[in-house]
Amino acid sequence: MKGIYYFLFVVSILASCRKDTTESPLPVVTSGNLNITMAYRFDSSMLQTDTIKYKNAAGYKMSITRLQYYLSNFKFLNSDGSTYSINQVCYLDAKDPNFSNIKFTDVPLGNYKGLSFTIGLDTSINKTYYLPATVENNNMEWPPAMGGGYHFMKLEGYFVDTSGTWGYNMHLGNNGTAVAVSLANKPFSITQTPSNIQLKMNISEWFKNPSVYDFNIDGVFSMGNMAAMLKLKNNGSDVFND
Ligand SMILES: [Cu+2]
Repeated sequence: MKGIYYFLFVVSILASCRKDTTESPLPVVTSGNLNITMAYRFDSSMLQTDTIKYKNAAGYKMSITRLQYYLSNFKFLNSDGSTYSINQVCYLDAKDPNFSNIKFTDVPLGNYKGLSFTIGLDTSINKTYYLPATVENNNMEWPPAMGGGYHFMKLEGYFVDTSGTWGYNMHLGNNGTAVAVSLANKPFSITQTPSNIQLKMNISEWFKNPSVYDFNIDGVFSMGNMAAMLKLKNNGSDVFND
């Protein structure tokens, strides 16, 4: 009797094993990778840093010597109406090839209508020491005495007015000054082979639309100056409208 039970037991294991192997589907690829390349221009010119050659909306010739910022809170708008959210903070530097693009892995395959993201950090993560202590993140720290967290952006350079050449530091930080960007009509597809899209920032737009930012009126240092920072924030929502 025991022998028969043992025999049935073994047969059932063999049967279940065979069942498993024959019905196991091939691995199905459901996600792919997206590479976003950042590009920079000043109105109709591709950005050339460290040279006073661009004219801003207030009428000053100016240069860009530094442009460092964070993008976060990416949401991809699927054609079926759903949204794919990515919890990743991306540091970018217009002068450093090591921080000139963004790579997203494991994005669900599909045709996307567009995307939205934040220039800067959401309130929930804009906290001192929240980000890994890399050289780049440490350089972006916003002093705890001024509210803590991180710079959302450092945009610096020189400008020329009738009295000479002056430096400017457009620093954006503090909760309430992160910039919401929505590119609802920027279609891209995620396939099994890596996809590429480009995001192009028009630096000129930080200084206009809806309000002209005038260094001599609004200030050459925006850091901690909430009126100046809010003006930059409001101008910033269309800097990526290619
Ligand atoms: Cu600063």
